[in-house]
Amino acid sequence: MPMQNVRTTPIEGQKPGTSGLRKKTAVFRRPHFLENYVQSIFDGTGGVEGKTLVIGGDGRFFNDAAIQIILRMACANSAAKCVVGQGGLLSTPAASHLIRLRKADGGLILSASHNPGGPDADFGLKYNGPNGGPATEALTDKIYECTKTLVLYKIAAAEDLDLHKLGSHKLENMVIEIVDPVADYADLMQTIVDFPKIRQLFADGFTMCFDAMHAVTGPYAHTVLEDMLGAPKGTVINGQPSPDFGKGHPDPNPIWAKTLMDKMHSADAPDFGAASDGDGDRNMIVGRGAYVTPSDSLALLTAHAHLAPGYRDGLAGVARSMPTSRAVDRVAESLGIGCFETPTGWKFFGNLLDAGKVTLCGEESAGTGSDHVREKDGLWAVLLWLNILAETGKSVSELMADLWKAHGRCYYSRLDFEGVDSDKAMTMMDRLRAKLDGLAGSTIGGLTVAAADEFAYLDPVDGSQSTGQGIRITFAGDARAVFRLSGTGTQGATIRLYLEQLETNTDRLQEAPDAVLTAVRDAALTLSDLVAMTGRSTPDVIT
Ligand code: G16
Repeated sequence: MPMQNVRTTPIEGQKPGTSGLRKKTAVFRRPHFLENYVQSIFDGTGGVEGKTLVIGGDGRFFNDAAIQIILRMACANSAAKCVVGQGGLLSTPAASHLIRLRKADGGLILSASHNPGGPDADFGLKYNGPNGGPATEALTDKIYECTKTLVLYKIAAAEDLDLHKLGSHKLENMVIEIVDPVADYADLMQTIVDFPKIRQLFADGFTMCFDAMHAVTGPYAHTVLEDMLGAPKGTVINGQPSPDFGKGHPDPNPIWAKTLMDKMHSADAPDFGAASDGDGDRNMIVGRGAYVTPSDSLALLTAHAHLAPGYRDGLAGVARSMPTSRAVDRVAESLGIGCFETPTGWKFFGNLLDAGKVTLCGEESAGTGSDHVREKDGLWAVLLWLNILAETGKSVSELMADLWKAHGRCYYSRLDFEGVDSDKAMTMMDRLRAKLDGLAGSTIGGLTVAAADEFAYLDPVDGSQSTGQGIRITFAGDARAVFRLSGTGTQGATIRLYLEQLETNTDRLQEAPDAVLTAVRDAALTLSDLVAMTGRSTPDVIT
């Protein structure tokens, strides 16, 4: 079989963002674009000769074609073996688990997560290391450097492989093993949560709706919830993965999972609702008439994780990304365990998990996970919730009310201004940054600034530093506003404004979040001059 060395030139704009490289699908399909990036991953990680890689994606448009290219390139670069999810499918947490289980050298995960899929939508590719977690910043920097000097990539001239045929195949000297994408993951879940207890919950008539949003979690949810745990057929909706996610936006939040939200707020709502995203790492939790913010979900899971077999001995510690609300900090303090604050991006949790400093971690962006893999894990979060519901016999609303009573409630919301002109967004952030030093003590819209800074992180495990990780302004009275530019968008800039207000008065724990957050939102908008600077008066998405 001929191996080709293809001459190429560096392609601009291949700098990985918060989670790998995300671009419009049409950009990924341009001549050499994917190939250049894959070769840069291979080169940046020291070459793949003799290595084993795990490969899979969320099934979006171009997933299968891209996997064929990656396999031919892995072969030409002398990889020993590729383990591929059947049909090219692997949820991100399942891929992370497979890398760890097979002791692979790394993996390539094809997904643009919660972004829509299709020829005119988004695509993405990221590299995960041998611990199953996203490449560290140091490694993605190396990969990026390779993209800037690349002059050649290697690819085998071979026919496409049938990605649906389970078992071992050969491409020249490289073994390709096609595996069931669900089986190993389902086995792992049984070691963490109490399956018999949850099975009994469903047998007793507990009702649930899981919206897989036409994305990769469908097969996982059908198998685990319906086949293994006995939830009635029909519990999982939109469970068939499709290349364009049924023309939907596979982002599990109250805006994009509106069907589920409406159902959970209707008269005949089930006891429990959940959704997951394109690649299955995000989750949304909703009770009957009660949406749970991701930050609150992390706090709740931290408070009750010991009820599940996997965490019976307690938690080593917890971690959250900086913009995530401080609800979990309060629970961690009461448990007497450490709580770490990291920059946005799951890659920052890897070292803490590997070092055994934390057991659970989570982010405001609908991500929660634990040390069972090195990615956030949507279905795992849902199962842990089910375990807690089964053990306590309480409803979602009751659990949340108890949590707030014990620790106070962190009212929380995120405002996203999408597709903003990049220069304008950057200028707004620059001007805000320039004001920070003099802000403490000043009063804006009745709120007094207690502290203002730009978040920087010193990794306590390897000593690496990450600067410029979001501007945070705290106000007297336990309010906080955070500004960041998203690192996952594919068009212009997305400004994220995160708002938080702690309330400890037990008479004010059931207020409308919008009303509680008005003061801090107004102060943040005044301080940043966002409307005048960007021309945008209303956010595109509020979660
Ligand atoms: C990725 C990262 C998360 C991050 C999220 C949003 O998630 O893994 O850590 O919180 O993006 O990032 P940003 O605010 O920069 O857009 P996913 O689910 O998109 O892979």
